[in-house]
Amino acid sequence: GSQNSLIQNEKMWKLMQSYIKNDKETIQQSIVNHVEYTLAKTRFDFSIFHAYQAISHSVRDRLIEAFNDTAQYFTHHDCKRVYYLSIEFLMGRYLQNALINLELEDNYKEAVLELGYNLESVYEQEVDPALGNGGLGRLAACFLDSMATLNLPAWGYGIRYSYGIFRQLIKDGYQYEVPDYWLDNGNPWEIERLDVNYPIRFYGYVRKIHENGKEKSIWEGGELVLARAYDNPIPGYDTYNTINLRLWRSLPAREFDFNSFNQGDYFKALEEREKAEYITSVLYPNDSNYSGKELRLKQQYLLVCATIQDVIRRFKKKKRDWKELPEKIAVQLNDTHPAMAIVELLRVLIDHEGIEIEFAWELVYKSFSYTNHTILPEALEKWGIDLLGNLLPRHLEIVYIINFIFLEKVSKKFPNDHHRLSSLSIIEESNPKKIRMANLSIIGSHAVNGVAEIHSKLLTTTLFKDFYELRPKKFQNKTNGVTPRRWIRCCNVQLAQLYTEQLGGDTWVTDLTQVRCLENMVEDPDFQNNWQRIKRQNKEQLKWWVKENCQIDINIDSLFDVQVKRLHEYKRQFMNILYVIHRYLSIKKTPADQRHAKFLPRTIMFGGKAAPGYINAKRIIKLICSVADKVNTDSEIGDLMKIVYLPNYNVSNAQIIIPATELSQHISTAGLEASGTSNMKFVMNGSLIIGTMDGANVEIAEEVGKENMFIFGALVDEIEGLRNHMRNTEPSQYFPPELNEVLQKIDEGFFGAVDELRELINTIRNRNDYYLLGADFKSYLEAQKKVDECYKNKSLWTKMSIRNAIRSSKFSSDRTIQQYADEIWGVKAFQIPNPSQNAR
Ligand code: GPU
Repeated sequence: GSQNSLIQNEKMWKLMQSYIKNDKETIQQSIVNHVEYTLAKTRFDFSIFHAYQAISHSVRDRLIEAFNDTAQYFTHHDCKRVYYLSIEFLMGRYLQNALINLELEDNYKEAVLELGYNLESVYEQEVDPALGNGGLGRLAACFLDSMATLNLPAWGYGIRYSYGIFRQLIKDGYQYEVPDYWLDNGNPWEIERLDVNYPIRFYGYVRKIHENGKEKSIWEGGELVLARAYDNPIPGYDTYNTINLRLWRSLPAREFDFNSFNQGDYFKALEEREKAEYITSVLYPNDSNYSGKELRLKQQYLLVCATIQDVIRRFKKKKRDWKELPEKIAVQLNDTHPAMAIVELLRVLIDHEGIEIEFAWELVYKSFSYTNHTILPEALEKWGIDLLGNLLPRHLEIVYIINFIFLEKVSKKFPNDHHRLSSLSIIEESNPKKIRMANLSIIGSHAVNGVAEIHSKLLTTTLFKDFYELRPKKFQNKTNGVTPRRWIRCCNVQLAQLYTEQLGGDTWVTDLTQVRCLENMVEDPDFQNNWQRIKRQNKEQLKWWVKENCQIDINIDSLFDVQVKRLHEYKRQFMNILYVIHRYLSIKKTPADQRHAKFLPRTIMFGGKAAPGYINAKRIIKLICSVADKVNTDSEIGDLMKIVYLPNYNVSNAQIIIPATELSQHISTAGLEASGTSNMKFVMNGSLIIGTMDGANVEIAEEVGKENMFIFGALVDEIEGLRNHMRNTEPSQYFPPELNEVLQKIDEGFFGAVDELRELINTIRNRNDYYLLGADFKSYLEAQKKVDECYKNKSLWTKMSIRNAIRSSKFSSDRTIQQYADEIWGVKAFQIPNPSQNAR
């Protein structure tokens, strides 16, 4: 009875009143308890991996306390919530990040040491959860950290793939892809919600019925699966707020198909059930590339359908009017992958809640906003109407309705402008017709943003020009950012310590603008020495990693020159390696006794995965590895130059690579890299940039000063002219001689693998150098020359490095998220009280 449950509640309330203590003994006790009761191991026989598991569970306990309180606090205050929908979350390892955000790292270090383990080695035991491809997924992860830290009532929603991005092996210069079954050893960071399951329908048909003169649509038949919630607590820094990343996993629906069972086809029926689990099985490994597979659309719809049910359930917890919806929720679409959420919410409002369509539509677009991450045409999602109409028949109908209402309004404003109408339409009138997800996202949102100034500008002048002319105020910019917790405090502990000492406290971790105060230390020799010492120690660590993973000895005194990012032609790793070949040939041409005077030792490192089906990207990997082979074994070169392919680039090795880098390359063709985010991480860690005026490089130049970077290459306004020139000119005519020489060497078979490498160089030699390597090569050479000159002057380089790092505060994702909160979402901070001062 209720009397009884009241007593129970009171009892439980008392028992749960205070948080677990965090002194050394209590921590040790909780670890040992987990060894015994969670892992069922004896206290005297557990390995370092078991230590990792037990430690993680003890940290998990501490996360859960704050996690529950945070959710309850938001509910109690009935605050407006923001829902961040993303098909990818590239989280990286949890343990260190959780300890640092909870400010428990020191206590755990001591506690664990007495149990016989070094905490840093324990960190290495964790798998790297990699439910994302690259920048887009990592951005979502940084945003969660900032939303938690800024005390925003935010939820992340995504998919719990069983297989993350593949593990990359490099053998004989080729990439091999190994499935990443990351859940092999369990996952202590998630909470499986056995009681949170939503039904998801696919296929079927729409039946029309008539009720008091109105037509009603009923979507039925087809297949049902369940989406089950897995919650991942995300702790803020310097706050008890701990928010939720809720990931969905597909399961078979509970009801079974009587037909198959009755026909005695037991195994067929089981097979059907197994298929349901397959939906959330694997992350699609394409970056900035649309593949158009039905399974991918199923993944997108599963995410969207389960999330909208969850959001509506939460909205309905309190009795209220539907008109309050946009005052209570803000839904952010991370690219168009979750854009069906717009249609899904409208469907629920009109078909299930019986709301009139014009009003429902107003509620929808006021609640949604959309972030675009690329202008590359191959990345824009367009679903064929056959595929979409078959899988989601009611949604296709609704898309047509939305489009009709929208185009009606447009044609009133622009009568007889058919060209404009067809470019604004959600439907591409091709054969077969296609649904343009970007158009749907813009029409269904009250705000649309790009991810760096130059990119947002390009959206309004090219890709979305017609939409911009229709609704200029809808279009905004939100320059990307990265979290200083993971990308300084966790990955560069020494630099963090230096900042804390110099600034007399660690509040810079949540207010990065403070490090700008170190401007007056730039000329200080002691500070410079400390700076150099830290960089050198980070280089030592990377040297060790390279030895372990590549069996190559690199020269600690050489310039560490790094390009790590997904392999893509527009990112121009190809141009980088072509320059490296040029440098190699130049060294060889120099008399042996003059080489050390003329050339500075460099270690050139590449890293990044190629999508399994992206042939040119794979050829670029092959070229890099072939050149590496040749150069690294050339006894005339010695340690003047080493080339390394860092295998399996991911978040955890980025945390080693980035702090050790002195020069990082961000050299995309102007206009094609929407923002880039590793450029920000490198700058924060004192790396200098060699780069084009593209993406966030432009704003980095504004902040740190062009004179502290190596900027080169064509500007975005010059690209079109250059492309025309290129198409009308023999390549050998406009390619600089240095480039022609390099291409000829490859052609001659100097680096082996002639056939495939020839295919690769032909991509730029056939008057079809789309990414303009030929046009930018000369200025790239000049920028590289400046790099060498600067590096010769150790103290000049150090000063430039310091200036880069201490002027990078704009690129904290805290700044980005505050702007989203103020200018798009309209959400405010709600910080839970400190439990050690207040009983709950
Ligand atoms: N990006 Br679209 C991805 O990583 N994957 C994608 O599918 C698409 C974009 C990247 C952009 O290439 C990069 O410039 C940007 O910094 C990042 O998204 C985050 O906005």
